[in-house]
Amino acid sequence: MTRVLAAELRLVALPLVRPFRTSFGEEREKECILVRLETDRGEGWGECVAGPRPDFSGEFNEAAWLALRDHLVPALLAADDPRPEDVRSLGGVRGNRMAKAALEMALLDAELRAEGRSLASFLGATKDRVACGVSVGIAGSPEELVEQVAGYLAEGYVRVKLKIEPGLDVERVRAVRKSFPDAALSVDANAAYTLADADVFRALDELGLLMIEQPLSHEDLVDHAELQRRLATPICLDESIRSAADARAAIALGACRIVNVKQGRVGGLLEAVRVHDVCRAQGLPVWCGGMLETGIGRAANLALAALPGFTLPGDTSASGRYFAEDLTEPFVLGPGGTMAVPTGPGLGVEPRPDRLRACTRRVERIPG
Ligand code: SMG
Ligand code: MG
Repeated sequence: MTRVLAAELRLVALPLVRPFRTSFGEEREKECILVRLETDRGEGWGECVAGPRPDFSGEFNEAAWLALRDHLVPALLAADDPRPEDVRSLGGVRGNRMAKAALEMALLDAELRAEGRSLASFLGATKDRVACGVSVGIAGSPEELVEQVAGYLAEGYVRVKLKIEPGLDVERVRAVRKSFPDAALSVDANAAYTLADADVFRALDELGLLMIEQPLSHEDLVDHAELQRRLATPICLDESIRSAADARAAIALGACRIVNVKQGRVGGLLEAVRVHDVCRAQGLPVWCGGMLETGIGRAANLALAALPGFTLPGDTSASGRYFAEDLTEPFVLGPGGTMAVPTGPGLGVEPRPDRLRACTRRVERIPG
Protein backbone atom coordinates (compact mmCIF):
# COMPACT_ATOMS: atom_id res chain seq x y z
CA MET A 1 0.00 0.00 0.00
CA THR A 2 1.50 3.29 -1.09
CA ARG A 3 0.04 6.75 -0.69
CA VAL A 4 1.46 9.48 -2.87
CA LEU A 5 1.53 12.67 -0.83
CA ALA A 6 2.94 15.14 -3.34
CA ALA A 7 4.84 15.38 -6.59
CA GLU A 8 7.54 17.75 -7.69
CA LEU A 9 8.25 18.50 -11.35
CA ARG A 10 11.64 19.93 -12.18
CA LEU A 11 12.94 21.11 -15.54
CA VAL A 12 16.71 20.61 -15.70
CA ALA A 13 19.31 21.37 -18.36
CA LEU A 14 22.85 20.03 -18.68
CA PRO A 15 25.32 21.12 -21.36
CA LEU A 16 26.42 18.29 -23.67
CA VAL A 17 30.14 17.70 -24.11
CA ARG A 18 29.61 17.84 -27.89
CA PRO A 19 26.57 18.80 -29.97
CA PHE A 20 24.41 15.82 -30.94
CA ARG A 21 23.12 16.10 -34.52
CA THR A 22 20.53 13.74 -35.97
CA SER A 23 18.46 13.80 -39.16
CA PHE A 24 15.90 15.99 -37.36
CA GLY A 25 18.11 18.54 -35.66
CA GLU A 26 20.91 19.34 -33.28
CA GLU A 27 21.00 19.43 -29.47
CA ARG A 28 23.64 21.31 -27.53
CA GLU A 29 22.19 20.65 -24.13
CA LYS A 30 20.07 17.99 -22.50
CA GLU A 31 16.85 19.49 -21.20
CA CYS A 32 14.36 17.21 -19.46
CA ILE A 33 11.79 16.91 -16.70
CA LEU A 34 12.55 15.07 -13.47
CA VAL A 35 9.69 13.83 -11.33
CA ARG A 36 10.09 13.38 -7.58
CA LEU A 37 7.28 11.67 -5.73
CA GLU A 38 6.81 11.99 -1.99
CA THR A 39 5.02 8.93 -0.66
CA ASP A 40 4.21 7.62 2.80
CA ARG A 41 7.01 5.08 2.22
CA GLY A 42 9.66 7.53 1.08
CA GLU A 43 10.53 9.32 -2.14
CA GLY A 44 11.14 8.19 -5.71
CA TRP A 45 12.69 9.77 -8.79
CA GLY A 46 11.81 9.49 -12.47
CA GLU A 47 13.19 11.08 -15.63
CA CYS A 48 11.14 11.96 -18.69
CA VAL A 49 12.88 11.28 -22.03
CA ALA A 50 11.03 14.02 -23.94
CA GLY A 51 13.18 16.83 -25.32
CA PRO A 52 12.55 20.52 -25.91
CA ARG A 53 10.97 20.04 -29.36
CA PRO A 54 8.43 17.57 -30.76
CA ASP A 55 10.86 15.98 -33.21
CA PHE A 56 11.90 12.46 -32.21
CA SER A 57 8.37 12.09 -30.84
CA GLY A 58 5.26 14.26 -30.69
CA GLU A 59 5.94 14.72 -26.98
CA PHE A 60 8.09 17.61 -25.79
CA ASN A 61 8.98 19.09 -22.43
CA GLU A 62 6.37 21.83 -22.14
CA ALA A 63 3.62 19.43 -23.23
CA ALA A 64 4.85 16.66 -20.93
CA TRP A 65 4.94 19.17 -18.06
CA LEU A 66 1.26 20.02 -18.60
CA ALA A 67 0.27 16.37 -19.08
CA LEU A 68 1.95 15.57 -15.77
CA ARG A 69 0.83 18.67 -13.82
CA ASP A 70 -2.77 18.89 -14.99
CA HIS A 71 -3.71 15.27 -15.69
CA LEU A 72 -1.40 12.47 -14.61
CA VAL A 73 -0.17 13.73 -11.24
CA PRO A 74 -3.66 14.80 -10.03
CA ALA A 75 -4.98 11.35 -10.96
CA LEU A 76 -2.10 9.71 -9.12
CA LEU A 77 -2.65 11.88 -6.04
CA ALA A 78 -6.34 11.00 -6.08
CA ALA A 79 -5.71 7.25 -6.32
CA ASP A 80 -5.94 5.11 -3.18
CA ASP A 81 -3.10 2.68 -3.59
CA PRO A 82 -1.66 3.48 -7.01
CA ARG A 83 0.31 0.62 -8.52
CA PRO A 84 3.06 1.18 -11.11
CA GLU A 85 1.00 -0.89 -13.58
CA ASP A 86 -1.88 1.61 -13.24
CA VAL A 87 0.13 4.52 -14.66
CA ARG A 88 -0.47 3.45 -18.29
CA SER A 89 -4.17 4.18 -18.05
CA LEU A 90 -4.02 6.74 -15.24
CA GLY A 91 -6.90 9.22 -15.39
CA GLY A 92 -7.97 7.76 -18.71
CA VAL A 93 -5.09 9.67 -20.35
CA ARG A 94 -4.13 8.35 -23.79
CA GLY A 95 -0.70 8.72 -25.36
CA ASN A 96 1.75 10.90 -23.42
CA ARG A 97 3.90 7.84 -23.01
CA MET A 98 7.08 9.68 -22.07
CA ALA A 99 5.29 11.59 -19.32
CA LYS A 100 3.71 8.37 -18.03
CA ALA A 101 7.05 6.56 -18.12
CA ALA A 102 8.63 9.21 -15.88
CA LEU A 103 5.81 8.89 -13.37
CA GLU A 104 5.92 5.09 -13.43
CA MET A 105 9.70 5.20 -12.89
CA ALA A 106 9.30 7.46 -9.86
CA LEU A 107 6.60 5.24 -8.37
CA LEU A 108 8.67 2.10 -8.95
CA ASP A 109 11.70 3.79 -7.41
CA ALA A 110 9.73 4.80 -4.31
CA GLU A 111 8.22 1.33 -3.84
CA LEU A 112 11.39 -0.62 -4.51
CA ARG A 113 13.44 1.65 -2.28
CA ALA A 114 10.94 1.04 0.50
CA GLU A 115 11.27 -2.71 -0.08
CA GLY A 116 15.06 -2.54 -0.33
CA ARG A 117 14.94 -4.19 -3.76
CA SER A 118 16.78 -3.14 -6.89
CA LEU A 119 14.92 -2.22 -10.07
CA ALA A 120 17.04 -4.69 -12.03
CA SER A 121 16.02 -7.56 -9.79
CA PHE A 122 12.35 -6.49 -9.94
CA LEU A 123 12.37 -6.34 -13.77
CA GLY A 124 13.97 -9.78 -14.08
CA ALA A 125 17.62 -8.96 -14.77
CA THR A 126 19.96 -11.86 -15.41
CA LYS A 127 23.23 -9.90 -15.78
CA ASP A 128 25.19 -7.62 -13.50
CA ARG A 129 27.07 -5.86 -16.32
CA VAL A 130 25.84 -4.89 -19.77
CA ALA A 131 27.72 -4.37 -23.05
CA CYS A 132 27.74 -0.75 -24.16
CA GLY A 133 27.69 0.88 -27.55
CA VAL A 134 27.80 4.54 -28.44
CA SER A 135 25.67 6.64 -30.77
CA VAL A 136 27.66 9.16 -32.81
CA GLY A 137 25.91 12.27 -34.11
CA ILE A 138 26.28 13.57 -37.66
CA ALA A 139 29.73 15.17 -37.76
CA GLY A 140 31.02 18.22 -39.64
CA SER A 141 33.06 16.10 -42.08
CA PRO A 142 33.94 12.45 -42.78
CA GLU A 143 37.37 13.04 -41.22
CA GLU A 144 35.84 14.44 -38.05
CA LEU A 145 33.48 11.45 -37.89
CA VAL A 146 36.33 8.95 -38.26
CA GLU A 147 38.25 10.77 -35.52
CA GLN A 148 35.27 10.67 -33.15
CA VAL A 149 34.69 6.97 -33.84
CA ALA A 150 38.39 6.25 -33.21
CA GLY A 151 38.09 7.96 -29.84
CA TYR A 152 35.04 5.97 -28.79
CA LEU A 153 36.56 2.66 -29.91
CA ALA A 154 39.70 3.51 -27.94
CA GLU A 155 37.52 4.11 -24.87
CA GLY A 156 36.22 0.56 -25.26
CA TYR A 157 32.72 0.87 -26.73
CA VAL A 158 31.85 -2.43 -28.39
CA ARG A 159 29.45 -1.10 -31.03
CA VAL A 160 29.27 2.22 -32.81
CA LYS A 161 26.07 3.63 -34.25
CA LEU A 162 26.34 6.38 -36.84
CA LYS A 163 23.54 8.85 -37.32
CA ILE A 164 22.77 9.41 -41.01
CA GLU A 165 20.56 11.65 -43.10
CA PRO A 166 20.04 11.97 -46.86
CA GLY A 167 23.27 13.25 -48.42
CA LEU A 168 25.36 12.43 -45.34
CA ASP A 169 25.17 8.68 -45.43
CA VAL A 170 26.96 6.21 -47.72
CA GLU A 171 30.19 8.18 -48.12
CA ARG A 172 30.41 8.79 -44.34
CA VAL A 173 29.71 5.19 -43.41
CA ARG A 174 32.18 3.92 -46.03
CA ALA A 175 34.89 6.15 -44.59
CA VAL A 176 34.30 4.73 -41.12
CA ARG A 177 34.12 1.16 -42.43
CA LYS A 178 37.40 1.63 -44.30
CA SER A 179 39.17 2.91 -41.18
CA PHE A 180 37.70 0.22 -38.91
CA PRO A 181 37.12 -2.92 -41.01
CA ASP A 182 36.21 -5.10 -38.02
CA ALA A 183 34.18 -2.68 -35.90
CA ALA A 184 30.58 -3.53 -35.03
CA LEU A 185 28.81 -0.69 -36.85
CA SER A 186 25.18 0.30 -37.30
CA VAL A 187 23.36 3.34 -38.68
CA ASP A 188 20.29 5.25 -37.50
CA ALA A 189 18.29 7.39 -39.93
CA ASN A 190 15.54 8.55 -37.55
CA ALA A 191 12.90 8.07 -40.24
CA ALA A 192 14.57 10.34 -42.81
CA TYR A 193 14.28 8.14 -45.94
CA THR A 194 11.64 6.63 -48.22
CA LEU A 195 11.54 3.55 -50.43
CA ALA A 196 12.64 5.81 -53.28
CA ASP A 197 16.12 5.90 -51.69
CA ALA A 198 16.83 2.39 -52.98
CA ASP A 199 20.40 3.31 -54.06
CA VAL A 200 21.36 4.41 -50.57
CA PHE A 201 20.06 1.21 -49.01
CA ARG A 202 21.74 -0.98 -51.62
CA ALA A 203 25.06 0.70 -50.87
CA LEU A 204 24.59 0.50 -47.09
CA ASP A 205 23.72 -3.18 -47.45
CA GLU A 206 27.29 -3.81 -48.71
CA LEU A 207 28.98 -2.31 -45.65
CA GLY A 208 28.65 -5.15 -43.16
CA LEU A 209 26.36 -3.26 -40.79
CA LEU A 210 24.79 -4.91 -37.77
CA MET A 211 21.53 -3.14 -38.55
CA ILE A 212 19.87 -0.15 -40.15
CA GLU A 213 17.76 1.62 -37.52
CA GLN A 214 14.46 3.30 -38.37
CA PRO A 215 15.20 4.06 -42.02
CA LEU A 216 11.62 5.03 -42.98
CA SER A 217 8.67 6.92 -41.52
CA HIS A 218 7.77 6.10 -37.94
CA GLU A 219 4.21 5.52 -39.12
CA ASP A 220 4.93 3.07 -41.93
CA LEU A 221 5.39 -0.59 -41.02
CA VAL A 222 4.37 -1.85 -44.48
CA ASP A 223 7.15 0.05 -46.23
CA HIS A 224 9.65 -1.18 -43.65
CA ALA A 225 8.55 -4.74 -44.43
CA GLU A 226 9.05 -4.07 -48.15
CA LEU A 227 12.52 -2.65 -47.50
CA GLN A 228 13.47 -5.53 -45.20
CA ARG A 229 12.62 -8.00 -47.98
CA ARG A 230 15.12 -6.20 -50.23
CA LEU A 231 17.96 -6.04 -47.68
CA ALA A 232 20.31 -8.60 -46.17
CA THR A 233 21.07 -6.19 -43.30
CA PRO A 234 18.50 -6.42 -40.48
CA ILE A 235 16.21 -3.44 -40.00
CA CYS A 236 15.83 -2.29 -36.39
CA LEU A 237 12.76 -0.28 -35.45
CA ASP A 238 12.87 2.51 -32.87
CA GLU A 239 10.27 5.29 -33.34
CA SER A 240 7.75 2.86 -34.89
CA ILE A 241 7.51 0.72 -31.74
CA ARG A 242 5.44 2.48 -29.07
CA SER A 243 4.05 -0.62 -27.36
CA ALA A 244 4.18 -4.40 -27.20
CA ALA A 245 1.24 -4.40 -29.64
CA ASP A 246 3.31 -2.39 -32.13
CA ALA A 247 6.14 -4.91 -31.72
CA ARG A 248 3.75 -7.78 -32.45
CA ALA A 249 2.46 -6.02 -35.57
CA ALA A 250 5.96 -5.17 -36.82
CA ILE A 251 7.14 -8.75 -36.36
CA ALA A 252 4.02 -10.20 -37.99
CA LEU A 253 4.57 -7.96 -41.03
CA GLY A 254 8.29 -8.69 -41.25
CA ALA A 255 9.00 -4.97 -40.80
CA CYS A 256 12.14 -5.55 -38.70
CA ARG A 257 14.47 -8.23 -37.36
CA ILE A 258 15.70 -6.28 -34.33
CA VAL A 259 13.97 -3.92 -31.90
CA ASN A 260 15.39 -0.94 -30.03
CA VAL A 261 13.63 -0.81 -26.65
CA LYS A 262 13.32 2.58 -24.93
CA GLN A 263 11.29 2.63 -21.77
CA GLY A 264 10.23 6.24 -22.31
CA ARG A 265 9.07 5.72 -25.90
CA VAL A 266 6.82 2.79 -24.94
CA GLY A 267 5.26 4.41 -21.86
CA GLY A 268 7.34 2.89 -19.10
CA LEU A 269 9.55 0.12 -17.85
CA LEU A 270 6.70 -2.37 -17.46
CA GLU A 271 5.66 -2.01 -21.12
CA ALA A 272 9.35 -2.16 -22.10
CA VAL A 273 9.54 -5.56 -20.43
CA ARG A 274 6.47 -6.64 -22.43
CA VAL A 275 8.13 -5.49 -25.67
CA HIS A 276 11.19 -7.50 -24.64
CA ASP A 277 9.00 -10.54 -23.94
CA VAL A 278 7.18 -10.35 -27.30
CA CYS A 279 10.47 -10.08 -29.19
CA ARG A 280 12.14 -12.83 -27.20
CA ALA A 281 9.26 -15.22 -27.79
CA GLN A 282 9.62 -14.57 -31.53
CA GLY A 283 13.40 -14.90 -31.47
CA LEU A 284 14.17 -11.25 -32.21
CA PRO A 285 17.14 -9.71 -30.40
CA VAL A 286 16.49 -6.42 -28.62
CA TRP A 287 18.79 -3.75 -27.23
CA CYS A 288 18.35 -0.78 -24.99
CA GLY A 289 18.15 2.58 -26.73
CA GLY A 290 19.05 5.89 -25.19
CA MET A 291 17.71 9.44 -25.09
CA LEU A 292 20.83 11.14 -23.75
CA GLU A 293 19.52 10.49 -20.25
CA THR A 294 21.02 11.89 -17.08
CA GLY A 295 22.17 9.40 -14.46
CA ILE A 296 18.56 8.94 -13.27
CA GLY A 297 17.21 7.62 -16.57
CA ARG A 298 20.51 5.88 -17.28
CA ALA A 299 20.14 3.80 -14.11
CA ALA A 300 16.71 2.65 -15.32
CA ASN A 301 18.07 1.84 -18.79
CA LEU A 302 20.88 -0.26 -17.35
CA ALA A 303 18.43 -2.24 -15.20
CA LEU A 304 16.30 -2.93 -18.29
CA ALA A 305 19.31 -3.81 -20.46
CA ALA A 306 20.18 -6.55 -17.95
CA LEU A 307 17.17 -8.65 -19.03
CA PRO A 308 18.01 -11.84 -20.95
CA GLY A 309 16.60 -10.81 -24.35
CA PHE A 310 18.90 -7.76 -24.52
CA THR A 311 21.55 -9.65 -26.46
CA LEU A 312 22.97 -6.70 -28.43
CA PRO A 313 24.97 -3.78 -26.97
CA GLY A 314 22.80 -0.75 -26.18
CA ASP A 315 23.13 3.02 -26.48
CA THR A 316 23.89 2.97 -22.77
CA SER A 317 27.08 4.99 -22.81
CA ALA A 318 29.02 6.38 -19.85
CA SER A 319 28.12 9.72 -18.27
CA GLY A 320 31.27 11.25 -19.75
CA ARG A 321 30.04 10.65 -23.29
CA TYR A 322 27.29 13.21 -22.61
CA PHE A 323 28.17 15.48 -19.71
CA ALA A 324 31.20 17.00 -18.04
CA GLU A 325 29.24 16.41 -14.81
CA ASP A 326 26.18 14.19 -14.53
CA LEU A 327 23.32 14.77 -12.07
CA THR A 328 24.25 11.59 -10.21
CA GLU A 329 27.58 9.99 -9.46
CA PRO A 330 28.97 9.28 -12.94
CA PHE A 331 28.40 6.02 -14.78
CA VAL A 332 31.73 4.77 -16.12
CA LEU A 333 32.69 2.28 -18.78
CA GLY A 334 34.45 -0.75 -17.34
CA PRO A 335 36.24 -3.84 -18.58
CA GLY A 336 35.30 -5.11 -22.04
CA GLY A 337 33.13 -2.06 -22.78
CA THR A 338 30.61 -3.03 -20.12
CA MET A 339 28.86 -1.00 -17.46
CA ALA A 340 27.71 -2.18 -14.04
CA VAL A 341 23.97 -2.50 -13.47
CA PRO A 342 23.02 -0.56 -10.33
CA THR A 343 22.38 -2.85 -7.36
CA GLY A 344 21.06 -0.42 -4.73
CA PRO A 345 17.37 -0.24 -3.81
CA GLY A 346 15.11 1.20 -6.54
CA LEU A 347 17.06 2.97 -9.27
CA GLY A 348 20.12 2.68 -7.05
CA VAL A 349 21.10 6.30 -7.70
CA GLU A 350 20.00 9.75 -6.59
CA PRO A 351 20.65 13.20 -7.96
CA ARG A 352 23.36 15.08 -6.12
CA PRO A 353 21.79 18.13 -4.41
CA ASP A 354 24.52 20.49 -5.67
CA ARG A 355 24.08 19.29 -9.25
CA LEU A 356 20.30 19.59 -9.02
CA ARG A 357 20.64 23.18 -7.83
CA ALA A 358 23.07 24.01 -10.62
CA CYS A 359 20.94 22.45 -13.40
CA THR A 360 17.40 23.42 -12.41
CA ARG A 361 15.43 25.80 -14.64
CA ARG A 362 12.05 25.52 -12.96
CA VAL A 363 10.39 23.58 -10.11
CA GLU A 364 6.74 23.11 -9.28
CA ARG A 365 5.40 21.13 -6.33
CA ILE A 366 1.95 19.63 -6.65
CA PRO A 367 0.60 18.87 -3.17
CA GLY A 368 -1.88 16.04 -2.56
O1 SMG B 1 21.44 8.20 -25.33
O2 SMG B 1 23.33 7.87 -26.33
C1 SMG B 1 22.16 8.21 -26.33
C2 SMG B 1 21.55 8.65 -27.62
C3 SMG B 1 21.18 7.49 -28.45
O3 SMG B 1 21.01 7.89 -30.77
C4 SMG B 1 20.45 7.88 -29.72
N1 SMG B 1 19.16 8.21 -29.57
O4 SMG B 1 17.00 7.61 -32.33
O5 SMG B 1 18.08 6.26 -31.09
C5 SMG B 1 17.77 7.41 -31.40
C6 SMG B 1 18.36 8.61 -30.69
C7 SMG B 1 17.34 9.57 -30.24
C8 SMG B 1 17.91 10.71 -29.54
S1 SMG B 1 16.97 12.13 -29.72
C9 SMG B 1 17.73 13.26 -28.70
MG1 MG C 1 17.01 5.57 -33.01
